[in-house]
Amino acid sequence: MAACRPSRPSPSPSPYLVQKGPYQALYDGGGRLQRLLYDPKGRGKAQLLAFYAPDGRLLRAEIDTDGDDVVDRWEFFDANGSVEKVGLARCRPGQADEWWFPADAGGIVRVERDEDGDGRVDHWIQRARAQIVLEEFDTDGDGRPDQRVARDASPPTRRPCARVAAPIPRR
Ligand SMILES: [Ca+2]
Ligand SMILES: [Ca+2]
Repeated sequence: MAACRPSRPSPSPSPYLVQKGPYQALYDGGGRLQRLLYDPKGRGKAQLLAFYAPDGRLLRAEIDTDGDDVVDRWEFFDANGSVEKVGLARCRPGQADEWWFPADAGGIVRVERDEDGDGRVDHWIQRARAQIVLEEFDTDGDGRPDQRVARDASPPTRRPCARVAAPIPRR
């Protein structure tokens, strides 16, 4: 009768990198693309980083749109490969403080802002047919809107960027 021996885990192939021009692709041991990096100037600073699911689907991307080596745009994709939401560093380098939610029919249906930079949304902008129809504000800091302003075709409320206690240093 064979004794039951603990089976040794079979060695799984290691992840590996493929470099081609400004692109660097990271594959898992099974040859599936995990991450794609775009470094157009070859400085070891990614201008775009894209992350993939095991089934090959694009999950999200981190982008430095202005080339200052700090990510300022985050894109998230749904199961169909469509953009689910986009985060922007509007007032705070390296930190998303504004979010765009695309409408099924195209355009943006909602914008959410974290005006005071505490990581919580406090300003909601609802849009319909490319126009702002409603703005909501959380003025008491409980994370829920308590002030509503209906809009016709007027532009959204512009609030200056609140000061940040410890800003991320820019180079
Ligand atoms: Ca940037
Ligand atoms: Ca906030």
